[in-house]
Amino acid sequence: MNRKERLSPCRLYGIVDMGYTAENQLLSVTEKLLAGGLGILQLRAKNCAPERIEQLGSQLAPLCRKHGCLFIINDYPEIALSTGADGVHLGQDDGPLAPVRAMLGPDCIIGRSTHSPEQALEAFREQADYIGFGPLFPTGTKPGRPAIGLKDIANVRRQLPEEFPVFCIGGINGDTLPNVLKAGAARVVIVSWLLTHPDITGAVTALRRTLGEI
Ligand code: TZP
Ligand code: MG
Repeated sequence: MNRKERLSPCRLYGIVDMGYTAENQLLSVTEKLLAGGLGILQLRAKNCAPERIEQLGSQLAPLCRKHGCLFIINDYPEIALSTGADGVHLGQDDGPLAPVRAMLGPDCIIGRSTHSPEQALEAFREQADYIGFGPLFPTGTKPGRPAIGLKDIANVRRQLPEEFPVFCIGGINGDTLPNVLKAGAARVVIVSWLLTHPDITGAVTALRRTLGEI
């Protein structure tokens, strides 16, 4: 199966965010997420030097591969390439996707953060392989970014091909998830709630079940 075929069944997307996970916990937290059967994981390290992200990514990439989990690097296409990651995740301010696609090749996964229906459609036109859509709720993981609420989820999904992966993101937890799903979401990214959960592996498995991934 190629990477895009492996992305298609993923309903839960996890992020090891170094704002929550200290460097010395990174491998053990990642192991716990992977033990729950997570299908796609991103390394997000906003305050780390690129050289360090490359080192950490080089440790996580083989671990994810061993567990059959797609591994995505946030922000740095060249680090995705050098670490053997499966793809890169880029924000609205990270430039057009075409040069990134040219660098990483057709099989690589490129994701884009989107914050409105217009941006979601534009990312699809730019041939992103998936989008993040949010933040739905205010979140300390992305401070200062206004919440967009639940109102546009169904509309965005209707305007895109059914199989195109729209991962809703931002402030999703055990309490908010039911309403996110009722609003039309099929896929979610959950960051802080998972990383701070007392039973990360159990929570991943339970979420995958709730989302119909298993
Ligand atoms: N992009 C939009 S919201 C967000 C990102 C990276 C953070 C989501 O984190 P959490 O902790 O699940 O709210
Ligand atoms: Mg970015």
